Amino acid sequence: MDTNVKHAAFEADTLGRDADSLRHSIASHLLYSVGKDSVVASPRDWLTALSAAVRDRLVERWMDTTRRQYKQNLKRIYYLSMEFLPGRALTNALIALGLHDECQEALRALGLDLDTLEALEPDPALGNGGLGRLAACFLDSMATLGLPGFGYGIRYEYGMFAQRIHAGRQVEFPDHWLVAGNPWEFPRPEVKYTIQFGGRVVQVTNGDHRGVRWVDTDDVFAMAYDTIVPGYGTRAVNTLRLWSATSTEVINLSLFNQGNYTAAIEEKNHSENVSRVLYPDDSTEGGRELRLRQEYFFVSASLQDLLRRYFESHAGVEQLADKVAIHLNDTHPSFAVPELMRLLVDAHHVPWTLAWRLCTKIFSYTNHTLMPEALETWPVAMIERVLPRHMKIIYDINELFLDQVRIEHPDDADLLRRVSLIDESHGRRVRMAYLSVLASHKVNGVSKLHSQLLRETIFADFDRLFPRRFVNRTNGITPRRWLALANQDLSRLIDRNIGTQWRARLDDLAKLRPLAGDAQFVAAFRAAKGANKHRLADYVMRTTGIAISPESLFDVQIKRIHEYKRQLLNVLHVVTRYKRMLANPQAPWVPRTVIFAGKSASAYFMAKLIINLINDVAATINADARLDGRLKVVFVPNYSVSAASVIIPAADLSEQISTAGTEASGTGNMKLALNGALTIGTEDGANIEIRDAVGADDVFIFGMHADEVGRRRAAGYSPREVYAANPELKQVLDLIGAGHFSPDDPARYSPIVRALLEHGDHYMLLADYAAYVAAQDRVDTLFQDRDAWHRSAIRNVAAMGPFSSDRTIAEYADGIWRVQPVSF
Ligand code: 26Q
Repeated sequence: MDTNVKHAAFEADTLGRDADSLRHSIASHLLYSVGKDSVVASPRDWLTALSAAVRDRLVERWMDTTRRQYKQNLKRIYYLSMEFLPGRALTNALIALGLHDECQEALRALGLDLDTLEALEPDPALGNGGLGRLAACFLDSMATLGLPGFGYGIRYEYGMFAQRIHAGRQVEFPDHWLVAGNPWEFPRPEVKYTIQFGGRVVQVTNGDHRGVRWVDTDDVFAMAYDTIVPGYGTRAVNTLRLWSATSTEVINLSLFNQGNYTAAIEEKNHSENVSRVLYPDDSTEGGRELRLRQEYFFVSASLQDLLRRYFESHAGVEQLADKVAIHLNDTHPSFAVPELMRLLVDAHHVPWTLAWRLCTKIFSYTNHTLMPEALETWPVAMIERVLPRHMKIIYDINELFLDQVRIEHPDDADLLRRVSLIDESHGRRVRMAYLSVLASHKVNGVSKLHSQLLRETIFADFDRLFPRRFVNRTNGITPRRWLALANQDLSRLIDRNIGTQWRARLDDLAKLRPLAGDAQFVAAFRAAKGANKHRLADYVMRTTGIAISPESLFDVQIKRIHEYKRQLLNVLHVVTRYKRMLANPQAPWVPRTVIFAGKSASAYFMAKLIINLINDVAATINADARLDGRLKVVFVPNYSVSAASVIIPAADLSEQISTAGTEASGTGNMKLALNGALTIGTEDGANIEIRDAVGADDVFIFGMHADEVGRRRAAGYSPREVYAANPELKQVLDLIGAGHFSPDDPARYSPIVRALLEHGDHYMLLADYAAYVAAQDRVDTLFQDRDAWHRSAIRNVAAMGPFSSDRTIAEYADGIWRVQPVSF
């Protein structure tokens, strides 16, 4: 008997039954949860019903996981992050449940379409960029590995602004993502903590206990909302708990009783401001007090919550460090350090020395940036006003630390000044990165180069004081969202050739490498890429009205707009190519579509001007008939997890061109390579490790190394000299400076040209220009041989095993958190 056939028949049967029961459940939720008749239900109503039906299937697993974590008395890892960018929940849940096909079938039977409904789901934009998305990939991997991992963050009422392009310029619109309700969250009105602000600190004596009390504070409640985080290929389901501010009084009763109803409500609204809006990554605007309040708000709620959970099953603090690990996603949650000290010392009467020892066993910290101007500091005066008790604790931590340094390095007064938690040189500010390093047993960077540079530069003194503290954990990405979900055509092709296990064991992709020599596989790979490019061309048409050809090379740079990421260098190449094509229109130019997407911080003048330039260059080039459509430029608006999911699978070329030493890791570089894009990049961040994994022949690496950047700067870099010595570069900058792309306002881009030629070209675009253009020429040459190109793309995909966030998380769990998975 043919067992395979029998097996297939059984699967088809269960598929039918699952689809049937799902269909019943959707219909029943439409009626009983949404309260609508199918005759009048809108697509949104159906999405709500569908989400509820899918969510139902995760809830039992969720309860079971929570119960087991509790029974097995496991150590828990709490991942504190101001930002999470989880992406849409529905299809992710379906993939985790293995119900994607069944759901499509169920919806078909109801006359509905899964893709259409999915597109209606708001994409939670509770983050700025890489750091927020990394947090989401980490939650996915923690669940997949069965680790008891909890995410803690803020339930911003308004997430990252929505970006539109008006007349070539970025315009920001509020992201009111919760208006239509959120079927994926469980409000927990009973889980509520008081968060104190302001007031003053008084000494108290209570019997023989002497301590301090923090009194006369303005209080606000933090209320919990839970979101399910399903693991893949496991029953494990974890929790992301987000905090929302609610005022402590429903309204101010005294104002209310005086008849001033609106003033009473205003006060309530005011205290709820703390979770109102996500702060954009905005180094220029500087610290705002509300951001400080946000940081403390979510950290205090999270620590109160995790301590409550610990004390439910433990009598004293003896086991705290064996049962709790707290990870700081950058310094944004670093008030957790003085807050844990406050809770232990003031509330639980733990002696200071023991409390500090517990802290240094519990905390670990990831740094995500080297750039000194991006390191968080807060004015002492502001902390004293908003969090007086915490300022006192920070002083005490600093004093004990400096005493220790003084003993070990008695003759080094400058060392004390350098490592002090208080920076006295800029009007007394607290250095949050130093506080985080001091309190953590492990501190990591996010790529080999970044971790090494951390030890050599900003943390050099601390590395000497605490040599075993600094480690590397190279970032990773979840293959579930970034391949299985985003690129279903390629996923099916991979499944047919090496099986389906790669989703949870990405190293399996290595089995694809020999298939780069298999003509049939190469053709199928190319067809999958072609289908994705068609999909993106449709998306670009819908969002920008620009027609692009799927036959052209799709050259993609998608990330926050920042000078250090050098979108401008990309533009310089585009203009170079434009001039070359016009000079020799008959030559066999490789058709290219240069695709940009990304948001600028609203107050970042230069980044906004670069967006404007991209759109002006696009308008000129796209309209130039002499090019015959062989060069197109598009700026895709409103970059987001869902936009990335459409763009990445369609990319041929991945632009990773930051000045060496500035991009901590990058994770878009990994997503693009995993989807078969070839990288053109500098030796920066994780690009180096991607090159090492893929092999130098299958990436286009160019430009200065990090140490060359330093040496060249020290030797007195002169962008003017580079400009004068390179006629092609000179022509390009002169064209931009003369207003060729902005005839309505010829001086529009002079700030850009001046930044390069007169203000020192801080990110050294001109120094890398010639090497970049030469690398782009190599790209053209390879793309002329489409088969050779796709063989290289396949070798890229095959080498991406190490960049799974499952690998990253396994390394955190082993060497940093020391946590074990739940057993089923
Ligand atoms: C700080 C203070 C006030 C307001 C905003 C901020 C702020 C917010 C967000 C500062 C930084 C961020 C985000 C940083 C970030 O996304 N960094 C990226 O992290 C990725 C994950 O490790 C890396 O891959 C990128 O290289 C890094 O740029």
